[in-house]
Amino acid sequence: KQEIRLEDYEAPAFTIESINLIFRLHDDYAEVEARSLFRMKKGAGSELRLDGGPYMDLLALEIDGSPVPDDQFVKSAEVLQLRSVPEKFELGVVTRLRPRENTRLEGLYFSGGNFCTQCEAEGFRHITYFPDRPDVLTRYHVRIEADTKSCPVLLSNGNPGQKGDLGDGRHFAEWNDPHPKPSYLFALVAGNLACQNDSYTTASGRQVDLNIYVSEQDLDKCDYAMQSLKRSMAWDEEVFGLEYDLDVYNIVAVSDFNMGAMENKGLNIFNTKYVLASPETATDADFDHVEGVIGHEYFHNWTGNRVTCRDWFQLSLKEGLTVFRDQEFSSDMTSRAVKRLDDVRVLRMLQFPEDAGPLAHPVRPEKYIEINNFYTTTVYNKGAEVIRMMHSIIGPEAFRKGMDLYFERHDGQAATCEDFAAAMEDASGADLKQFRLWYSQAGTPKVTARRSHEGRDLIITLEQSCAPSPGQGVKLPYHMPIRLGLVGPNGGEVTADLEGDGKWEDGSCIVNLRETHQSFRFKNVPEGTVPSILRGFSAPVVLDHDLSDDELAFLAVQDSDPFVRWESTQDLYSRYLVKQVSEDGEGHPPELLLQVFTGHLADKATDPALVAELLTLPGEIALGQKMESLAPERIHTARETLAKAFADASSENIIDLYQSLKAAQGYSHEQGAKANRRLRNVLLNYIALMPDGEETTQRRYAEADNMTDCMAALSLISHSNFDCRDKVLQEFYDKWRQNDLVIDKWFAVQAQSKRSDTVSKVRELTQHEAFTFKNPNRLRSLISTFSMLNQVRFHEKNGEGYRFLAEMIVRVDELNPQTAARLVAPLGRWGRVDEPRKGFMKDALMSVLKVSNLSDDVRELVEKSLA
Ligand code: HT7
Ligand code: ZN
Repeated sequence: KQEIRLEDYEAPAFTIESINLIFRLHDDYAEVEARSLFRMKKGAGSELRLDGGPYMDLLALEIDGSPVPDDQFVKSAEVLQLRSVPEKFELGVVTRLRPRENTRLEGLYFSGGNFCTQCEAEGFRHITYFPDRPDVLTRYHVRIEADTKSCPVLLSNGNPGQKGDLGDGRHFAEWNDPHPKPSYLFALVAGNLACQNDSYTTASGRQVDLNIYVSEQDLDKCDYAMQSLKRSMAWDEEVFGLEYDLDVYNIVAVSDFNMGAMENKGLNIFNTKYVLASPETATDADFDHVEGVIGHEYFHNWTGNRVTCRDWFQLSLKEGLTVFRDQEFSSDMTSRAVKRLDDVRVLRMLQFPEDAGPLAHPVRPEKYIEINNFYTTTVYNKGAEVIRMMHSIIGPEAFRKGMDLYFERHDGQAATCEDFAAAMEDASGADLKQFRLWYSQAGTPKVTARRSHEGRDLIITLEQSCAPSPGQGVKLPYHMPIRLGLVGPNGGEVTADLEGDGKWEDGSCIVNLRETHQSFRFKNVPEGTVPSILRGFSAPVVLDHDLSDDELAFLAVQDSDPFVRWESTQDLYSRYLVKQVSEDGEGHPPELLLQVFTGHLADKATDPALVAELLTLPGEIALGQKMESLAPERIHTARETLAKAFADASSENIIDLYQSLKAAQGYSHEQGAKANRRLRNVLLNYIALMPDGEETTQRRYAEADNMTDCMAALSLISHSNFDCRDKVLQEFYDKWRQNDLVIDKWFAVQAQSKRSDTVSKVRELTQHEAFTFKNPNRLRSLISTFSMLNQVRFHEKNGEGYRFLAEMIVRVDELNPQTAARLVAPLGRWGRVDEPRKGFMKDALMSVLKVSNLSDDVRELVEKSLA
């Protein structure tokens, strides 16, 4: 496959007024008739290039009802070229597909007894020959014909049209979407599905029919998704003035899905993981994810569907913006402080390594071979940080005006990241020229903050740099908003006059860092004031500061900004742990650490969910990122030792708090109850290390009346050498063997085990009766969890973890290249480890490259990973 470049973009030569699609679905094949009205653009040549794919047969090709002669078209595996087409014509294409053989899960496929489609990014070309690019928008009319008994439900985009019986046990349904859309938003579902129905009345009084389609046995697990959908609809009206624009909103949950969900216009298709939730089967985190993803896909209706992307280089235009919107939505629905920590943790754990490794690319990439490889955490999560920074720089009111202007200018169009930045600039009057570098430069900037004093003035000097990344040797300085606070000696906020580029807002000062080296003078600051830097994680950077341990301990308790409280606590723990690792120490933690820990334990004024985070030690991956060269075993040991020291030193307080949090009234999903569970389960981690740990953990497992508590206990049991371990894991499996999503948790909890036998156990689990290479959720739960989240076992010194992953990539690639490609990244982190690990990782990548028939998806990432 050839490399595609942003600089080569050319507008399409034809517009399409409308497309009529007829799907004739049969048990073992599907026939698709497409009739599209093409109109040549002025000055365009008369050659028409259509995208296609190797897995369909072309049965007929017509122009205005007459077959196209053989010498007027050329068909290769991926392109259909027609010569000398008229200025305006109807193109008729009939194709035959084999949905049951489609294990790639793009285009039209068969999953769990239902036909469904996945067209983003380039799946529509596997359904019919078409200009499969996001800047070709047209109106879709769809007719689906299928067997009445096996496919009673027939769905497509837009509003429902006619339906009826066709005789011979077949029936049909028609759908019309009034909104022009690109082909990637097309969707079809046909099958035997149960439905939960509800309705929503929009701000302007339109009634919308809401349906969630799932398999019959899952109908009792849709309530939360439905409530989340209604909350999303209300939130978008309230916060952005955006209403839904069709008569129906359909969601279908399928169990075989390459990603989380898909925002097809009026017919979202979801991975069951992000729809189904009940307290018995889903954890609190799962519930939050359901709400976040339901919101995300709903918000795409405006940011993605009404205004779409001109080309796939602009993917972050819809994805970064929509992640920002779903993050804000979840913050408003839950706890803003805790949601921010969760988001920052994800960014640091997944995006920072991507930005620092061989697969680094800008938020708006400049070239790709396989677009599916660019649905990355950089495009999504860093893209959301870019939007968040714009929000901080211009302020919330101007941001809202900018959004309004963006829709006013681009509704119904395919737009670019540049269009979005221009709308924000024009609405606010701010100059975002330098800011745009966030779209084009890869890599995580480092910001160094140093203090000096002149009389009573405090001068904070910020310095920024960004290491080279593939294809980008030298970086220009970014424009970044740094949110600062000044915490006075008694813990109160100090507001001092600023000399420098910035403004005070709600007790914090947002300064604009634009230079490589820039100073900000705060006038007349009381002695003993401690600066609180990067409040709310206002820019996606690595911060290096000069705060002492005592100052960190002070901020950990006193700062009004929850992010800095957490960050200071984590910094304090990390500093100690990194030192322990580098010195191979086994010492007792200093009194200051114990004081901070017990201080948090005793904190009754703070949201228990935040206290839970303040009591959690930095994860092994986060600690690894703080080291020049990864020492996985030593990190693991140092972290366990500190946890044990905390458990020993505060055992009474921990147990008291644990007991006091016991839910009085049984299970509830209220915020307060969720927060208490979060705290209680963090405390359980420490209790498990105490002399009665096994008993308490086992009791917690046995008494759990919800999946959150059950998994918290099971996870500890899975890490342990407790006698009950094998029995409990078997019992759990026997109890839940009929529920795929719960069995995914069973695989994941074993893949995350820190026990020394984990690599061989994980390998063994690929032979388990419940394991399948065909289901992406199952692959992710075992293979991705192991390779991405279990640092100490994946990086086993004998290289066994790497070899296992390489074998899995090859196996999965035979069935599903997109999912196989998403397994590659951990092997590219060889720059972070020493020999012999480095050599083993490269060998593992080489072993994948040697395979014949490797997909373009995997090849692109493996080659880049080796470079
Ligand atoms: N916009 C959707 C992306 C997506 C996707 C991309 C490639 C292959 C399969 C896929 N399924 C969904 C999801 C989203 O960001 O909302
Ligand atoms: Zn999205």
